[in-house]
This record gives sequence, C-alpha cells and structure tokens, in this order.
Amino acid sequence: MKPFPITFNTSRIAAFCSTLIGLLLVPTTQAATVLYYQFGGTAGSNATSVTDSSGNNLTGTGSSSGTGAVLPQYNSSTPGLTILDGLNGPVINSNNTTSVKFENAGVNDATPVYNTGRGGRIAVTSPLFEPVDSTTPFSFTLEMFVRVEDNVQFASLAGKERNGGPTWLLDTNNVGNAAPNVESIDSQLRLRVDHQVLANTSGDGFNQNIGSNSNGLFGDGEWHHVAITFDDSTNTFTFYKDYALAGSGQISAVGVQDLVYNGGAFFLGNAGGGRAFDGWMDEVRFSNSILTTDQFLRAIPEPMTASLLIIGATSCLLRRQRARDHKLA
Ligand SMILES: [Ca+2]
Ligand SMILES: [Ca+2]
Ligand SMILES: [Ca+2]
Repeated sequence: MKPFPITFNTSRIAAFCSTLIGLLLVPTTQAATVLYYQFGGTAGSNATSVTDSSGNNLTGTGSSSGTGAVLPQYNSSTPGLTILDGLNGPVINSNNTTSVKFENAGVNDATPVYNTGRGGRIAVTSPLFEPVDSTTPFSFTLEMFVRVEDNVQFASLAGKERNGGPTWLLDTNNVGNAAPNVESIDSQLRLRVDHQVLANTSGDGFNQNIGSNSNGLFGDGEWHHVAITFDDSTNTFTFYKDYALAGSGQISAVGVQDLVYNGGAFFLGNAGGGRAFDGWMDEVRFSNSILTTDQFLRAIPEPMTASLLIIGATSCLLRRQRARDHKLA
C-alpha cells in the first residue's frame, strides 16, 4: 500500500494560524451590548422590575422619590412597532408596543414647578459599566428613544453615579427660560461630568458641563432617537439626535484626565446630579464600544419615513391630477 502523501502548504498554514489568532482575539475587541431595556410590559402597570434583553440579566429596579412622586409606568406610546439593530439591520424587537413613562410631580402641582427632583427612576448597579482598572480602555455608546411631555430644567435622562454626582450624566439644558415656574420652550441635550479626584465631592473637574449644539434640541413632544458616545482615547463625548451629529466636547484640562468611577448605579430618569424627567423613554441600550450612526437602533416607522411617505403620496396625487388635467386640455 502506497503511503498517503502528506504535503505542507506553508501559506495555507499561515492563513489558518492568522484566522485562528483572529478568532481568539475577537471576544476581547468585539462590540458588545452591556444592557438593553426594551420596556416590554403591560401599559399602565408600574415598571418596578425591568427586564434586560442583553443577556447580562441587569434587571432594573424602578423607584420614586419626593412628594407626590410615582413609579415609572409602562405606556403604549412608542417610537415604532418594529425596532431594527442598525440601519436596514435585523429586527431586534418585532412587537414594540410599550415604553416607560416618567412623571415629574412638580409639573402636576396646582402651581407647577419645572425644576424639581420629585419623580421616578430606574437603576441597576453592575461592574459591566466600568473599566476593569484605570488603564483599561473603556469607550461606550448610550442610546435611547425619548419623548418629552413637559420640559423640565436639567432633567436626567441617563447616567452613572459616583460620590455626590455623576461619573457622567446625559441631561437637558432648558431653552428660552430660566424661571422655575415657567416651562421652557425646548430641551437641549447636555452632559455633566464630575471628574474631580475620587475622594472629593467638588474641586477641579467637578460639575463640568458639555453642551450639544442646536441640533441637540429634542423637547418638541415628538419621539426622537438620542445617543452619546465616549471615546476613551481622547476623553471626548459626542452627541447625536435622530442620527445626526449634535456636537461634541472633551473633558476639561483640570481634574482627573479620565472618567472617574466608583461602582455607582447606572440610572435613568432622575437624580445623579439632575432633576426628574417628565416624558417617555424606550429601547435604552448601552454598548461597550463606539457605535456608528448606522449601528444605532432604528424604529419603523421613523418620523422621517412617515413624512417621506406623505410627501411621496402627495406627489403621486399631484402627478395623477396633472395627468388628468393634461387629458382634459
Ligand atoms: Ca419598548
Ligand atoms: Ca407629566
Ligand atoms: Ca481616557
């Protein structure tokens, strides 16, 4: 019997090795969803225990604080029945029938006040929101669909708590008003970053504000997709609204030249340095890398798609009308 010929193709072996190394390296470099709250629930019921669809089981706990404050509740208003994982991406939620509604109790007073922290929130504590140590690169993306009911001054959307404030907080700047008893005409995306040394509750780096530009207005009562990314290599936050850039800013030269973590909660809707949000949130997702706008969650129908459909239908009708007029002439 002839021996089976064994030949070594060195280029093939090299290719195989590089593929193998690539596969082994992928888990440490691949983008991962840390948390994803789809807010599936029964409309009208309290969101006391919020399911995480990321696979990490980061169940959120609903709570409320302050006079007249109520728990966040599931609500039937949503940005769309279908949610896609990225532009033209796969369906990630095929039955999006509920969001979560937050109430600011101050807004409902007989004499409304638009800057109180009396409201509901959802929070979870997990090391998955923090770098393993100070040398570990930790860039991230936070995104959500949001709809404002009443424009509350400095309302907290989402953040990560640290001693006495936030490691970072996505909140809002009131537009066109500063008086507490008058509702602002709009809300503008803003970040607060407390990057003073961990032992301190104030000092260099404390309460740095980073504003979005005029594209960051979202308080018109409609659903919007909003997102921030943090680039750990440059310490830069970037804002997006409805998939368009809405400004960016670096952490200031004073204080710790990085984000400062201490194991505090990741939270939505209230506190952590901001006031109580009044409106709806849906499909909140936190990823441990910088996503591109094409990778952000998409809702069908998008507000943009709906208006394009109307424009399309109107132009069809006009064309038919013109054709008819032409025949008659
Ligand atoms: Ca939902
Ligand atoms: Ca309200
Ligand atoms: Ca950094």
